[in-house]
Amino acid sequence: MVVAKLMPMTDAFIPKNIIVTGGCGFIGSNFVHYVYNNHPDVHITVLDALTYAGNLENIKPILGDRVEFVHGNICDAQLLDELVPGHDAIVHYAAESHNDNSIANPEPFVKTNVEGTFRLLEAARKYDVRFHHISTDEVYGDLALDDPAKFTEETPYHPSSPYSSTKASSDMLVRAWHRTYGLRTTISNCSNNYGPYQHVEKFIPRQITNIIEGIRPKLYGDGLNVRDWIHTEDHSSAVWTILTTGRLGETYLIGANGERNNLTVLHDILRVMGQPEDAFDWVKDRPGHDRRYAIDSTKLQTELGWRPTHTDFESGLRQTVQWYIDNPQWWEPAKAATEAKYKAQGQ
Ligand code: NAD
Ligand code: TDX
Repeated sequence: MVVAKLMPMTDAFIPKNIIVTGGCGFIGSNFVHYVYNNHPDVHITVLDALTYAGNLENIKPILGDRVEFVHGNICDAQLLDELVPGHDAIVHYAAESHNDNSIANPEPFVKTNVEGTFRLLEAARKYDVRFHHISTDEVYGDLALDDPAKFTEETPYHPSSPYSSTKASSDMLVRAWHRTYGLRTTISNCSNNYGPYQHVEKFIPRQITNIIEGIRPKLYGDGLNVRDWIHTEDHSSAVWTILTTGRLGETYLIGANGERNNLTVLHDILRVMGQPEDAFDWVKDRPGHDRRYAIDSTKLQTELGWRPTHTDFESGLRQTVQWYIDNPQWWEPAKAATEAKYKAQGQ
C-alpha cells in the first residue's frame, strides 16, 4: 500500500526585522500591534509620512526596543536606501486610501500609491528583501446585487475610481517585479475593514461620530450598495499568515463573508446607539459608486489554513461604537474639517 504523505506547500518564512509602511494608519497600526503582541522575536520599523490619515498615537504605547518609528515618505528613494538594508521584509500598507478624496483630487493617489510602491519595490530589489503588498478588493470593480459570483484571485481587474485604479496599478508593478526580477512578493486583496482607530472620513466611524456629536448620519445614493465587512484584526492575522506561509508570486483574497448593504449597517449603528431607524439624511451619491463587493477567500482558507475570528458583526460593531465613545480625544481633532469637506461636496 502506498501511503500518501502530505507535504507543506511552502517552508515558513520567519521574519525577524520588518518594515511596516503606513504603520500609523488604521490597518497598518493594527498589524503593528498584532505582530508586537503575538511575535515577540520580531522587530518592527514603522515608516510613515504622518499624512492627515496617520496618527503616531496609534502606536505610541508600544514604541521602544521592539517598535521603532521613522517619519518619512515612501517616495523618498534616498531614505529607503538608508532604511531598507538589514531588514528582511517590507509589509506595505502606506497609501492614500479614501475613494471620495481620490475623486476630489487624484494626484496624491498617483504619487503615493503608484510611485511610492515603485520606490519600495526598487529598494526591496536592491537589498533582496521579501515584499508583501496590501491591496484591496476594489481592484476588481463591482458586482451586481443579484450576481451569485464573488471575487476570486482569477477575477479580471476592472477598477472604477482614481483610488482603486492606483491600487490596481501598484498590484501590477508588484506582479512584474516578481516575474521579471524574481523579487519575493505576495499580494493580498482585502474587503472593507472596520474597527477602532479608523479615520472619521470612512463610513462607519463617520456615522458613529456624527451621532455622538448630534449630527444626522449621511447615506449616499439609495443606500443599497453592498460592502463585505471584516474586522481589522482578522485582516492582520491573514496578512501575517500570508507573509510567513504564502507562496511567492501569489495573490490571496482576504474576506470573512460579511456582506451587508449600507442601509442595513446604518440601521445597526442607529439601533446600537439607541437612535430611531430613520434618524439619518439621504445625500448625493458618490460619482462612479461601486455597487457591490464580495470576497471568496477559499484559497487563503484551504491553502494556508487561515480563519477569521470576529465573525459576529453586531458584536464587533458594538465594540467599535464603544471605542469611539471612549476615545473622543483621538477623533475630535479631525472631525470638523472632515465634515466641512463633505458639506462642500454635498455629502
Ligand atoms: P489609512 O488612510 O488609515 O492610513 C494610511 C497610512 O499611510 C497613514 O498612516 C499615512 O500617514 C500613511 N501614508 C500615506 N501616504 C504615505 C507616504 N507617501 N509615505 C509614507 N506613509 C504614507 O489607510 P488604511 O485604511 O489603514 O489602509 C491601509 C492599506 O490597506 C491601504 O493600502 C489600503 O489600500 C488597504 N486597504 C484598506 C481597506 C479598508 O477598508 N480601509 C481595505 C482593503 C485594503
Ligand atoms: O458618509 C458616507 N455615506 C455613505 O453612504 C460615506 C463616507 C460612505 N458611504 C458609503 C460609500 C460606500 O458604499 O459607504 C460605503 C463605504 O464607504 P467608505 O467607508 O468610504 O469605503 P469604500 O469606498 O467602500 O472603501 C473602503 O474599502 C476598501 C476603504 O476606504 C478602501 O481603502 C478599501 O480599499
